[in-house]
Amino acid sequence: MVREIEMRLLAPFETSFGREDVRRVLIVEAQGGGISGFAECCALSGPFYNEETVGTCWHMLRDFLVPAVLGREFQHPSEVDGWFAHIRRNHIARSAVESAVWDLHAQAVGEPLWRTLGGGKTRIDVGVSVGIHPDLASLCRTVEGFIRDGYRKVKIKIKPGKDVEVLRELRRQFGAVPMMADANSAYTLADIDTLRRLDEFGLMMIEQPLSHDDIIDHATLQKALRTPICLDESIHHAEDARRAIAIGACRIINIKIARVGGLAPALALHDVCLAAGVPVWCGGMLETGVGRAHNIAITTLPGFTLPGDTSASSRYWAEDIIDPPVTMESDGTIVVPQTPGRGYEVVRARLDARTVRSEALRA
Ligand code: OSB
Ligand code: MG
Repeated sequence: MVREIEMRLLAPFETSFGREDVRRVLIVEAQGGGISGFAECCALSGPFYNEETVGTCWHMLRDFLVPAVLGREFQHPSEVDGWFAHIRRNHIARSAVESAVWDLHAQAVGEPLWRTLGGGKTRIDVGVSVGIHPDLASLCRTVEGFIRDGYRKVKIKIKPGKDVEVLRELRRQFGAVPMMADANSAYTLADIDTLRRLDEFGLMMIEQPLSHDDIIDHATLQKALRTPICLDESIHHAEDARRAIAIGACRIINIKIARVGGLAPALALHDVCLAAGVPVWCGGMLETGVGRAHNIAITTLPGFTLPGDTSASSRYWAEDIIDPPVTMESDGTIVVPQTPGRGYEVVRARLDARTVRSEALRA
């Protein structure tokens, strides 16, 4: 079953590429043996983060991806990614099907998803991603609240004209809190002087400063910066990471399960980074609790040594679609659930109430 739901964000989220207000996501439910595995398809409404949208994902799920899995048997969910080998890209859409099968399998064997993935932490460190604000005063109020909540990392979205002065003011007001910036590809090498000025703020990293499809210029930029570069948009699979690390394009990688096409590709990416000594953290796509549950599970792997973007449900939603909601302890950690599968119940009544279209697909 594939459905589209609408969820209003508590506050609009703005990046260098656009603004999300009502979040439209697809929820995939994989059924087998009387069990339902759930996963989220977290493409944005428009093709501004990557080329996928809610609409392209609906098409891919309905016409290609779900038909490729319906009625198939498997020994282990790591096989599912191979069933999509004939399909190019469309990573966010394929991730939703693949991850739903992992959840289904973990429940069937009665173990938490994180264990099926090979993870082990009992708590994970979390940070928060803060969108571009209309003015500095309101940004500072937002950041102050998140620091008070206990988040272990504050990520500030930047773009040309909203960078040096913004970060200087945050450092002035909040001192040495662990802080980073995410540019979502808003700069080019012509901006190298501006980007070098960010070095004075002691950021943990700067995420994806240059083009979404570049690693070469990022290598040039990294040589000119003290601040570590973290790649997000330009890493689509483990091989991209191997190449980026080999040429010195980054010192940190953001792993999003959806961006790389699912849990098995995310594990492969994790393993490449771990072997190379490159720290990783789990990125976010403004997911509902369903996607958040998968993010928590993968963050229990050993290479995830930096706080991720998997913030508490209450940072996004008045009422999440899972029970319990994702909550953060005052020390900035999330306690990893011990129940089978994704570890958070999907509340069907809330899901139904937010569903705008659905389709049951059968073998
Ligand atoms: O670049 O990490 C990003 C949200 C949507 C698309 C891209 C990104 C983001 C975020 C928000 O930074 C992370 C989150 O809180 O889920
Ligand atoms: Mg990013």
